[in-house]
Amino acid sequence: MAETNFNGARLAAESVSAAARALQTTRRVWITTHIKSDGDGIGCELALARALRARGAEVRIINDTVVPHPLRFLLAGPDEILIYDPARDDRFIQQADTAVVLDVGLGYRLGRLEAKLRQSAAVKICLDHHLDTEPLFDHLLCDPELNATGEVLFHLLKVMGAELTPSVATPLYTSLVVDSGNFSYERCRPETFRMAGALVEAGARPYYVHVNLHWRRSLAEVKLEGEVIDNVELCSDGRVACGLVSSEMLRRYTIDPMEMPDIVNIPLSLEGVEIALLFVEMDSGYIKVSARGKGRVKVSDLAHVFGGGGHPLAAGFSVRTTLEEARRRVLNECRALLVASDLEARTISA
Ligand SMILES: [Mn+2]
Repeated sequence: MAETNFNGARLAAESVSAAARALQTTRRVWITTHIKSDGDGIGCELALARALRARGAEVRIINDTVVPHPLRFLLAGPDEILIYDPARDDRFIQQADTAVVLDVGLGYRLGRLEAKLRQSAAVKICLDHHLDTEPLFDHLLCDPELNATGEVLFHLLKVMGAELTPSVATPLYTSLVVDSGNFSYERCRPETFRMAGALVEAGARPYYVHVNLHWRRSLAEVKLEGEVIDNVELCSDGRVACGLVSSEMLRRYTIDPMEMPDIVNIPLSLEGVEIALLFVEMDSGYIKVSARGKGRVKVSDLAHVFGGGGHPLAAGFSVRTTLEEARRRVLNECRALLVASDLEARTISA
């Protein structure tokens, strides 16, 4: 099968052109992304919707959950991304000839919209870069070696001959900057920077995106972060760092747990730490865990143990138990993964 040259990616050229053809002729498109959406999913939705509208298609972005506060600067208006309302949206979804799912290839991560997608007779297209996808789509463009779904979309838009206007380039740039860790992760290649260059040329402004993403935080959020840092714990001989956010802390700082800042990167920054964990006690009686790694251990393996998913260096999952018990079980699992990685390293060097 012919492969495109893009980013050393394994996107089959035929799949890309088939998806491009479907999008070039579509009249009515429903676009969505995963629950608890992020800069990659939201950025891709906006870029694709705007590019398709410019070609005359009727497009609606309908998600199960709200757009996180730091990403709202990307919206042209409050209704550009709709939060699913069956009374208002079911008709549109049923009549859409194309459904595009971005930054996720697993049905359950669409929340209430999973059933809608499964029932839909539309041509189903998925653009993604996660390891786990299910055979739910007519066209699946997924490459886990890419930083962001935005890279897949950038490639697809080029094949479609879509115009990169500033309003398309800005959300696409945001998707790339967020999912590449500000152009710092291992999956950044020369192509990543060429894409960024093309987007800046097309009108994306890096400083504007940075200020909006990172420098509009609330005092409560920064103080919560301070308290978490104050109580960071080192485990497994300093190789695992963990932070805890109790439901009491969330209430005290009036922070919506769905809008938690990315605190987990701070314990990760400690020298010698290979895995960083943030445990957040959700009100509904379960613990949400964010895991980050530096490469020695794949935190996606840790997430899989608990039924979650993600990427080798960034993953997440939930555990239905108390904060203490979740901490104990997850730390045990980390210890096992570290032992396994030590054994592996020894075998390789032997
Ligand atoms: Mn992503």
